[in-house]
Amino acid sequence: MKELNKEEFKSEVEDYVKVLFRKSIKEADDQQIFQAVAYAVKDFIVDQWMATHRTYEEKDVKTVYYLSMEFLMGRALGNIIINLKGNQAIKEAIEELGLNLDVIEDQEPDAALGNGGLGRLAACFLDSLSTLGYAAYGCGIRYKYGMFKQVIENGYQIEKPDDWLKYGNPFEIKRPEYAVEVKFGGYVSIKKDEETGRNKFVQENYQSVLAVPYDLPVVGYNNNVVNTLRIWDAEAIDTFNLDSFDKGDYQKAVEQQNLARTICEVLYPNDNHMAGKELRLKQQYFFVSASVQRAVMKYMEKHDDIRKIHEKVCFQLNDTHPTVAVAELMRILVDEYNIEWDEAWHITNKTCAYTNHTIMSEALEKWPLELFSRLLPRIYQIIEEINRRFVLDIQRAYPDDYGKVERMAIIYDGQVKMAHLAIAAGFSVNGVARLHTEILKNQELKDFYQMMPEKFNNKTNGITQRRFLLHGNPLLADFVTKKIGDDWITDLKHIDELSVYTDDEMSRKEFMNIKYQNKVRLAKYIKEHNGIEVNPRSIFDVQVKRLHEYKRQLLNILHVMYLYNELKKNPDKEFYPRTFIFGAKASAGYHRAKSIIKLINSVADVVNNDKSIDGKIKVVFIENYRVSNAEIIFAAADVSEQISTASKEASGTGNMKFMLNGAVTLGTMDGANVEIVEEVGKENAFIFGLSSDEVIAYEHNGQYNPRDIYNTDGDIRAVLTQLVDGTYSSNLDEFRDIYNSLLDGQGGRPDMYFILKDFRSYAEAQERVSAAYADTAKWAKMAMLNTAKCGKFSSDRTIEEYAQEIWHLEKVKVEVTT
Ligand code: 26V
Repeated sequence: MKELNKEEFKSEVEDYVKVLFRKSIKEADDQQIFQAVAYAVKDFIVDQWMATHRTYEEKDVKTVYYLSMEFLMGRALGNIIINLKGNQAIKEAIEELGLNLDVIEDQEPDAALGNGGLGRLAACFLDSLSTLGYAAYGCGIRYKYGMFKQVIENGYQIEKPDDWLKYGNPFEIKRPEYAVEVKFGGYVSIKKDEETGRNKFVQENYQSVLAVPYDLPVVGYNNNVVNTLRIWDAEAIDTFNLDSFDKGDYQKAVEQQNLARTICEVLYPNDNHMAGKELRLKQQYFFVSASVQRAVMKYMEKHDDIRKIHEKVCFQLNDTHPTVAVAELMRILVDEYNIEWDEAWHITNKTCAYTNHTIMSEALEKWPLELFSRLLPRIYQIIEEINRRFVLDIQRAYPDDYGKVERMAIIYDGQVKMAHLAIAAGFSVNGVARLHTEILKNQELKDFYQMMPEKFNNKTNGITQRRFLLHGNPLLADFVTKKIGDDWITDLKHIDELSVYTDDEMSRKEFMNIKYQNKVRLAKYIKEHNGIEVNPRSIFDVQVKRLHEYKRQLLNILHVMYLYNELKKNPDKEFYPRTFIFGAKASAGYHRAKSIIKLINSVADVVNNDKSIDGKIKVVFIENYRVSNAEIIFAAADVSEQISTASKEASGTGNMKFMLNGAVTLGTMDGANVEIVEEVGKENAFIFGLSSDEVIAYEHNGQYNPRDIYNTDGDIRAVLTQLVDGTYSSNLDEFRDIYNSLLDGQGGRPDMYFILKDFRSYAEAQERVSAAYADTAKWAKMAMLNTAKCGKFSSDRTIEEYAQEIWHLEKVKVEVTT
């Protein structure tokens, strides 16, 4: 690794402040200082970036293209500094300039080009790919506006645009030389090819945009490797070109300009809900076509046989969002390289792999044929042909089972089913946690698994310990390193060596003291941002994640209401003080989710201001939960709420971040919780609720009626009544919809997420939490064991599995020569 020279770095920062802003360090404001520091850091890594790509070319290594609509990167500066191991030198340099690194890091807006789990997973994967030395591109969209900023006004969520590029992005490099054209609409005509005499399919009368890439560095840990996150922006193709005017086609020129302007405007803020919007499909094809075209061009610069592209290129589809990639690759092979269908199909099969991230049926992508064929006429033709052949395969495999085609066809009921296309076209289909993969194989995708079992595999998610421990929790990171050395930074399995210290009282005290300091840090953040005073000696019980009914924030807050009632009834009851902390964004159009946010804030108002309970319960809703404040929140948590309805949460990754930071899981047997409990032992977690099998059985037999619980359980009835009797809102209709959803439901399915069913079991688990926390030594041991046993959940482990079992990549060592 190149050493960072402090003096050089200092003068670079001074130079950048001067060149960029015509100012001295003293005159510049914090944002300008951030920009200057960021440019100086980028200068430092650019040699490694170039060396990395030179090495890849020389060794001609296979590359994975991780195609994703979302990359939730968060802030770059602090993470890059950490991965350069430059923390000490840069910190000192900055202090010697009279500045403060924390303040500077705080100026950087989060790169929030994602919604939640799926986007953050992509970001963790890129970090691991670089750290492990695998050749990879992240391919996505350079949204002008990322995930909205959440402001809470009067307890309601208000969305504000996230103008993250306002001051420019110092880390990005525009690469106009790699721009490509992407075509939409028009029609397909058949022309005779002069050379070959064969029919050619040509798209005519289309609209097109220019896809222009911007590259962002992804720095590996202490290894000279810098991979690239390539995000595409759309520009108008030669503005009002003369040709158009000659034909009098002024209208078309304007339309093309508008198309370019709208495509990359904004990230769709829905998580788990398919809306079927035309612009979304445009976004998908836009970045996929650009990425696949570039990957093919790059491959052909060094190779002469397109038929072997699978030897050097793999496209990993992050959910079905980029699935048009398979048809785009077919188009390029068949239309541009004149390859016969069967051969093109085999090449495509060997090049594409698909990851499924949810079984929620609302999220499954299905596009109306009318829309699809109008927007992407040639791609649609190709999918029709893929479907025609796939249906024949199904009929051949199951000649007597007519239901199979109905359930498995790619085109059916007037829709294109993207998951079916991804499964038929790829060589690998993976789920993201063991339980999730089993549910895919045995329930959701049963027919596909029966027909093509060899494609199915599991890759349990992971997280990067570099961002979520080394950067987010420096005190604990230092403690761990002091005890066991620093191997854990690149090989998290080593963290198990901490286990022996759980029996050492001094170590436990040190560990809990660090937790306390992190709680003080979060308490300060809460005071500054919410104006609420919280007691860092109370139990910090945290649920941070997107707001969705299946994640059951409602169960959590109903339980708070219940506890509050208990305390009011019985003020002298022994009760360990608790701070219930929430953070969650709701999709702008998801009304019930927004009501749940309002409910949390209304309960907070009442409970926090009730002197009679002596501050024993506090409720805090942290505004604008995002990657940067997540780092602070995980570090300070005692209890990790992972309470989704069993079978619904594919994996979860927040659960792993909490575990790493020594929080104990309070959860259902869902997603990766199952594997967390397996690692840490069930005596070191608090598990409750229905199993996924039980949930699935109820869903099939319809035998669950929440009214039975309402009628027999007075405490639950009291809590539900408080939703509509004015206890938490003078507007009696404010929470009526929530109330109805639990008792009446829509379409005859009340309490779809089994909140009342699991309530008692949850409350009882919460009592176990309180009792365990009161036993300080016991809790310290549990918490510390959670950190010690989380080795499996590094994204380095996940990426090694993808690299070995799906992508077949080789590791690269990078030497910097300049
Ligand atoms: C789905 C959709 C549906 C169409 C409209 C826009 C849109 C945007 C995002 C999504 C993603 C939903 C899937 C998702 O985020 N799944 C989460 O993936 C995590 C990483 O694998 C996993 O830990 C979570 O359990 C899972 O919910």
